[in-house]
Amino acid sequence: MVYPSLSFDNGSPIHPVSAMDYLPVESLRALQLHRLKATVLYAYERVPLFRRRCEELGVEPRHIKTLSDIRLLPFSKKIDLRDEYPLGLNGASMLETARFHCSSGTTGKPICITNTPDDIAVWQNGAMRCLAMYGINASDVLQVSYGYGLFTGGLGLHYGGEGMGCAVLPTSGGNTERQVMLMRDLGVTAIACTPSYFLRIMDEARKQGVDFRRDTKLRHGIFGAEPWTVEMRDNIERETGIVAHDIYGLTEIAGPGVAGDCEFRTGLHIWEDHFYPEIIDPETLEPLPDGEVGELVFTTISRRGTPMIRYRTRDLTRLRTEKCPCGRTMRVMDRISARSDDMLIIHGVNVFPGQIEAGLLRVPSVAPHYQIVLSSTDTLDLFEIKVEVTQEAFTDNVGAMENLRRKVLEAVKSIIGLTPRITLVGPGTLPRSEGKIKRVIDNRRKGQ
Ligand code: DLL
Repeated sequence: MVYPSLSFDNGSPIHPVSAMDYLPVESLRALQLHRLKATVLYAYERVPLFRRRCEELGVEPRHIKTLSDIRLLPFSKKIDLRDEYPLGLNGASMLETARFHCSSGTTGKPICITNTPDDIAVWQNGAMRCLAMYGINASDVLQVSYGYGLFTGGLGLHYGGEGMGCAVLPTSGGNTERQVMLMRDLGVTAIACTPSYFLRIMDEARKQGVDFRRDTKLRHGIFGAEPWTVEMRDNIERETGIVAHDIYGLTEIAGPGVAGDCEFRTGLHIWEDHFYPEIIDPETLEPLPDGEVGELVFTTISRRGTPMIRYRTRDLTRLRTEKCPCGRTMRVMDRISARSDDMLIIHGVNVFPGQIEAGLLRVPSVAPHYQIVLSSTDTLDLFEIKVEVTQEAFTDNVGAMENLRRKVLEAVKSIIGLTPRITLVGPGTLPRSEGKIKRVIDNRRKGQ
């Protein structure tokens, strides 16, 4: 096979781990079908809930003859993993198991996922392909500031970085003062953390008088685990001079490294030789054609620990039809700017936090720190957005602050069509995060 003669910006040739990225589409579809059939048979034999659901639908593994036959299969959801806690959807024996990961969710029982050694290898491969795509190689020093532990962020990027031959600095989240010191002293060139934690690191650097361009070697940010807008990306890049890459993943499917963006930023390439994507209408559950926005559904076609079949992620996106100029054949999805369960209904209007973020970040004098607060009286929803003003713009001149407040209001209103109460607050006053940030405080739900 002849691969396109692409090279990274550092001049190195395509890393061998990326070769699959360019698999001709026909071969890719054949491989997917082969793996899908094997996975369905495996899950049918090993996961009683899956078999029961197939039987209810009258589907057997032999009915899967083409990729589009996937739509004959039952969906799975997070609630299944909760109901079957801890290991009901697990296909592997303890002897075959290498590692567990769990995710807490907001209430009640966590979900547990089992990984065999092969599952870990597939996941590591996904993370490595993302890093290779970002132009990261053995000459890089990678600081992993995602949490290590049951969360997949830390270990996922750690294995990815080691696989690429990087020098890995496993700081995990927290102790931000030390993070900045080590970044500088060890010549860190790439950092992996949530975008909101990077904002916290930027604050700390400012406090220590550290200028990213002047005092550090940082060139790459590997950001994911939470929705973040293009406006946030631009803000980070403008302030620090790094390239802010997007990495996507979820515990149920693998961890970070299910998808990532290339230098053309057409969206995120999905490593669909392992993670087969579909987009469905979340109401009718009917598959939608490429190009239409709906709920992202994944089938793990190589996983053996906890095979997930037609898993409803709740993430909203679309699969793009255009070929990406980078030459990769793996389909691209739009950045995940929202989860269906993040949607707020305010005064009868559907609002996503990302829309508010996009509006706020168009106003130069406000910092990328904000909080959406919803409360209610007997008759009315109260909708407030607290926004930090940048150090440079913050003043006790009431007129100037009122002007800024109006600008922010207009920017948000032009996007969501509602008139929230805008409260400007001083620099450094809103909560910061060490992992995934909570931007919405919805007091309306209390007691319901
Ligand atoms: O957040 C895995 C991960 C770790 C991804 C580090 C990227 C980097 P979970 O805790 O199971 O796993 O949460 C998965 O986070 O369904 C999305 O809603 C959201 N998410 C993950 N990556 C992105 C991203 C990890 N790049 C859930 N953009 C997913 C937007 C993301 N949302």
